[in-house]
Amino acid sequence: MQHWQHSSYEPYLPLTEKSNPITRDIDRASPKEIVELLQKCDAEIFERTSQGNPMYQTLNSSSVVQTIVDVSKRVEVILKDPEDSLIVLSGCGTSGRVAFLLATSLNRWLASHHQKQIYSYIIAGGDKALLTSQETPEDDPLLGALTLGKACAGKKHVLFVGISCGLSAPFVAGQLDFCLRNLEIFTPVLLGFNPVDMARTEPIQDCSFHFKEVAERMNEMQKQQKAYVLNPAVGPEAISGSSRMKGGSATKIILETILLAGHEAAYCKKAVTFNGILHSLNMFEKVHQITYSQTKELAALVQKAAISLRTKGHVYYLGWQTLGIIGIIDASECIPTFGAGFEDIRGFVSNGFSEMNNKEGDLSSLGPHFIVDHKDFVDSILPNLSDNDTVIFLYSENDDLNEVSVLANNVRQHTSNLHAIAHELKGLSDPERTRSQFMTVLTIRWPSSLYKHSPVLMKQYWELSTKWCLNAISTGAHVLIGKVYMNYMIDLRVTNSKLYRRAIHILQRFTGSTQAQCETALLRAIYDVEELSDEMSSTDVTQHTLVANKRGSVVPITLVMLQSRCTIAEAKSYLDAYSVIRDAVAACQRLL
Ligand code: S6P
Repeated sequence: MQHWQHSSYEPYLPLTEKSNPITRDIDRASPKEIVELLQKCDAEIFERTSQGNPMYQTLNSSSVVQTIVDVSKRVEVILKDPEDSLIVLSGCGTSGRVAFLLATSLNRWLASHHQKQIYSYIIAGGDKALLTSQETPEDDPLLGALTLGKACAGKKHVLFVGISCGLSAPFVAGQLDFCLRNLEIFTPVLLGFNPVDMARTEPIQDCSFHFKEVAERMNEMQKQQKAYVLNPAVGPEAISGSSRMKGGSATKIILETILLAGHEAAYCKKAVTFNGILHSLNMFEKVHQITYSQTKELAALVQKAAISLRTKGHVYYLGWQTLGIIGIIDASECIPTFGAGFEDIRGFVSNGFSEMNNKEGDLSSLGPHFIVDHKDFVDSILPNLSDNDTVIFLYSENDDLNEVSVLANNVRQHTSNLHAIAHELKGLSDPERTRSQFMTVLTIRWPSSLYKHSPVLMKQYWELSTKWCLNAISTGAHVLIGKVYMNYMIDLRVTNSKLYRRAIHILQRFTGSTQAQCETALLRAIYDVEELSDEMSSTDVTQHTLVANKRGSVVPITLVMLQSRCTIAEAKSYLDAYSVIRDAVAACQRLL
């Protein structure tokens, strides 16, 4: 099997869009195999060797560790002099959700230690995007810059972290450009997982720069320590391009390492050192090993979730504190990632929006997608719950176990299909009573060595561990019900320019047609016409994505059209006959 680091491996794609050789046949794997494949993929985050390709630096490369040290020291400076200062974390989609999670957690920590709250987050599309997919603002560099300018009004020192796993989001490019033009106030940091050479070069509408140009300017400024680029290679995603998985996890690992090192330096007089950072990164690797040491138990949950989805049941995550938020995020990402219905997998958190602590407050009046409190679950979902549904509790020994028991008891009146993922350090106070209420409990036991390293970090470790488990459950379940073809999510929604390009690439990959043929066929499916008008052909990508947003299954339809040279109507009826994309494609190929 060729390693993705070889320069000849899918050379036309940036690393974050390549397909991972490890998961090539994930769509044929058993639940246990799926978990094992995901484990291997996630282990690449910590890979030390660069397989002889100097293009890639990894998380443990000295240049990366040194940049982490430098940025941590900037955090320390801001924490020691918080007046008129701000640390802003910003991104689109999952990157913005990780920014939100970290900024709110650390502000809470600062408040509890009577310190000024200096963190702020920006997510493209605003707080709505925490719970639903808002892919269109990702393409707007001006909106990014304006939002940043507003968030920092009146501040004299701003450490800005722009997260774009693919070094691709125009929203983030606009913000970095804004910082580079105002270096007397801003110290910009670019966090992502492609080498700068692979940053996106596609022209941005109404904009004089593209992402790569901004990344190169950042690189230049790094020489004078006025800007920083943090872009280790962590390998392609298990499902091609799905940066909610490794991208999100690696973002969390790197930012937590930086911010907590800065905190320890500012408040515990523990200087930021190269070895200290290396040690922190090693601890996260332990979190990976501990989490995935329970392959069998995790696979059983993947299987349960898949059975529920297959039988038109649902999967519900009921979590406490930030573990509940991790559940909400994982669930909401299934809609754009797998074209899932919003009822399919849902997350709820104890105390709803007051636990979320997001900038725009309670969003529940915006509609059913924004109902997140356990109380809402009890009122609106519980009465209709059945054994078809899988319910997974997410808690740790820091939570109110009595509350966990009461809710579990309540749920058990409606379904026996009740499970838990529980984080245990010293031993839960009444484990047997709590455990006996669940059909299965995946207990993750944390060794005291990790706790001693950093008691503050335990919460972060549990969050990451829960994220890995839930990513495995939701991805594995959708793979098992046939939503994925090899390791490509074919039925993607073409709602921004990145996804438009990804769709064309997937079509080329599977049909062997040229880029122009694929684009024309895709546009026919988007506009639902056999012949494109001149206006349709000449309009810009943004307009295409706005129309595509209203249509379902445009990529599978295009695939069948290209494969069998049929009309749109024929392609649609053909697809209706198959629920598993691979079957539809295989049958389509048999026709030829
Ligand atoms: C990916 C997720 C997307 C991305 C978003 C930002 O699984 O569905 O919402 O997070 O497109 O990507 P990036 O590369 O700028 O971090």
